[in-house]
Amino acid sequence: MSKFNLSKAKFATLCVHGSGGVDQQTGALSVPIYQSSTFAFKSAKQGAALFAGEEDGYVYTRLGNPTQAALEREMAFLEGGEAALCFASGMSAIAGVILLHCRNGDNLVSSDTVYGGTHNLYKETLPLWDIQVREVNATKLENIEKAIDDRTKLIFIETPANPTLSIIDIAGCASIAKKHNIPLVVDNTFATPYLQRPFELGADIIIHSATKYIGGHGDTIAGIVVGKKELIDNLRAQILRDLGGVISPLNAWLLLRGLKTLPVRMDRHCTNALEVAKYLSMHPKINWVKYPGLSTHPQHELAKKQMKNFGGMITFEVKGGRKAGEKLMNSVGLITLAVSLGDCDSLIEHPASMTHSTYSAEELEETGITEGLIRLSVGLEDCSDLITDLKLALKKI
Ligand code: 4LM
Repeated sequence: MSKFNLSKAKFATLCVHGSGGVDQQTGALSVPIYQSSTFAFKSAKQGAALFAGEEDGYVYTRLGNPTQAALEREMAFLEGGEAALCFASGMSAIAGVILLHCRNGDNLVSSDTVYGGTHNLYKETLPLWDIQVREVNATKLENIEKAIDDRTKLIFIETPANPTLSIIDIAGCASIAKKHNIPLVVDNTFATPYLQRPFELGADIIIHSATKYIGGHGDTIAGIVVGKKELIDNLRAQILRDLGGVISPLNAWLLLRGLKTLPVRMDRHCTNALEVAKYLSMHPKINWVKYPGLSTHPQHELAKKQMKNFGGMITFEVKGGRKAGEKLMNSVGLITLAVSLGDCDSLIEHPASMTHSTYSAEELEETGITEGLIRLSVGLEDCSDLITDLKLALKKI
């Protein structure tokens, strides 16, 4: 056996070799898919002990499953957290964390530019439980502080933000959260643990729509929460057990596979996105381009400080606004007109009428999700092909 000390290994090595290693019983290098809903008890006594929590073991896949457990170990390890819990989707992870912390009459303070589904949960669903969400422009930290009162149970930020790519100061939010003794939740979907380390900046809880870069291949819907063991135990007992938004073993396995190539994919997403952003910025038919890696991005310095690299997402506006943008989206051939992001395939969409159509006209204006804003998830294709596709589509406008 090599004396190599995995705890000293770099992130890419950890992604490949993971926290578990080879299966001791079978030697399997890839974690098996335990596609089983239930697990046999050795005796009635053992079944009762498992139910009573007096013995550790698997009972029923809604409560835990070895493939899910492997993914949870991996994600906790890679984010640098104590424990993790998988969910059926990013939305079930977000809703689960909020419902664990908030009761009727409570509130949470959130950045105002978040995924449109999260905004809908805030605006339409949580108020039915009398949970209010105060959405503020979190690029100005004083707005967060002003919105906090004695019923605030969480601070929630998404950075880089979907779809504006605004960058929020995680360490700044963490110091406000600590001062008020409120947990800070970071939706780390756009950055992934490879590019951004929220726990090292003081965050308490990390959430992922693992559907995106963690899976990376556009074939899985899943969510993950990482945090202290006590939080994860409570989430499992109160939210997953009773609300049931559990990940399937197959999807957990697809994410484990995705994690192995996360750094390689992210490096390519980042270099492709920077090239495409530069190309679009120089194009005479483009009004503006927003990419955290461009010096023209208003929080470029903050992005440099808290991110290792700038990710695969770009937003831009074509001269001629929404109409011209629609023409572009209808004219691309290689890039696919679809929502979601973080896939191998490049995806293009119009947030105001698609992912963020849950925002009212006023909310779109306030948050800078303009009518003409186009979102591009830059994939893993050869960058010159992506640029050719955009060049040909722009010619049609
Ligand atoms: C989209 N996004 O933008 P599930 N957090 C972030 C997200 O972007 C999303 C979710 C949570 C998109 C979906 C159609 C930052 C989703 C929600 O879709 O429930 O896994 O994650 O295109």
